[in-house]
Amino acid sequence: MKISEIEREEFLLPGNAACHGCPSSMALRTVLKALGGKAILVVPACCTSVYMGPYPNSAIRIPVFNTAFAAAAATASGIRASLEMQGDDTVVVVWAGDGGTYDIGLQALSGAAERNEDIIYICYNNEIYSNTGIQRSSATPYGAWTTTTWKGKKEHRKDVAEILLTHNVPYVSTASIGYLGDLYEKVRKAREIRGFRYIEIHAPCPPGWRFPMNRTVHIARLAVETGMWILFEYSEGRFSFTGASDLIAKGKKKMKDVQEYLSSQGRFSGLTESEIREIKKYINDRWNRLVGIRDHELPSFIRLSAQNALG
Ligand SMILES: Cc1ncc(C[n+]2csc(CCOP(=O)(O)OP(=O)(O)O)c2C)c(N)n1
Ligand code: SF4
Repeated sequence: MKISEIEREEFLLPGNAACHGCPSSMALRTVLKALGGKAILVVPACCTSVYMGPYPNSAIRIPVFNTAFAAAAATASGIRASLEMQGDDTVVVVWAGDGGTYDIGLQALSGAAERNEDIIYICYNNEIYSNTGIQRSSATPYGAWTTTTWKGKKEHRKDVAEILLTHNVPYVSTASIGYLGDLYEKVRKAREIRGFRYIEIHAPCPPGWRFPMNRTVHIARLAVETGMWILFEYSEGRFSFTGASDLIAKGKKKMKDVQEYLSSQGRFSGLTESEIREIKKYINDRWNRLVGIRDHELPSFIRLSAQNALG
């Protein structure tokens, strides 16, 4: 899309308390523009609830409901139901970190998805609990240092976007702060759909991942170029890769060696050769799994997953 088509009005004000180079604030700025300022935001405890500042001096220019860590999707469902009764079609949007999404908020998220609540749930995934001091979350990748995995995380991350695909909701996509135009378009598209919509944004965090704050966008792009993050969209029953991931899938762009991504961040500086091989295998396996989803109807992917789980 042309840059001139992007909403010019700002809904996340400058001078807020986010770190310099903060991916969450870059993404939120873009999301609020795509929503056109006509939404209610539900925010569980996370960096955003701190950097936006307290009412009435909040840096966010739309109504915000700060809610308990576990309850974002349930809170949004309640607000939506109340608006429905009043004949008000304002969009209700959850804005949560990966800690609030992958871990403590997962049951409320899954419940709202299963009920097909008419809300948009957006997770900005910085792969850690950054607000409370860089602890591991279940979105933290294998091998990464955090203050609770100081020898490197021993487990691979789970994948909530894939879990949401199996909930049979109308819209699921992944995005990245390295490609804000793509994020803008995905939010615009989700805005026009009714029912449960999930968008997950990859968000490299400079203090948490240990890289200089002017490298945020570069590292976000490297994640996609190396297959550590894959851009896709599931809408109206169709699964497709988007942006740079689509170019890789079509053979128009070569996937870069993940070593370049790993060596760009202090959190991976303790990796051994065998751990790097394990990460390469993870990328390969996940890529093949998503290609499988693209090439088959989604329901058969769900059936296959169930068969595999049953052995
Ligand atoms: C029930 C509960 N447990 C723990 C906390 C403390 N807490 C506040 S923010 C936060 C981290 C949130 O991490 P994430 O959702 O990934 O967002 P980020 O900080 O990375 O923006 C935690 C653990 C809390 N507020 N409520
Ligand atoms: S710790 Fe990371 S996500 Fe949190 S405000 Fe700073 S840069 Fe943003």
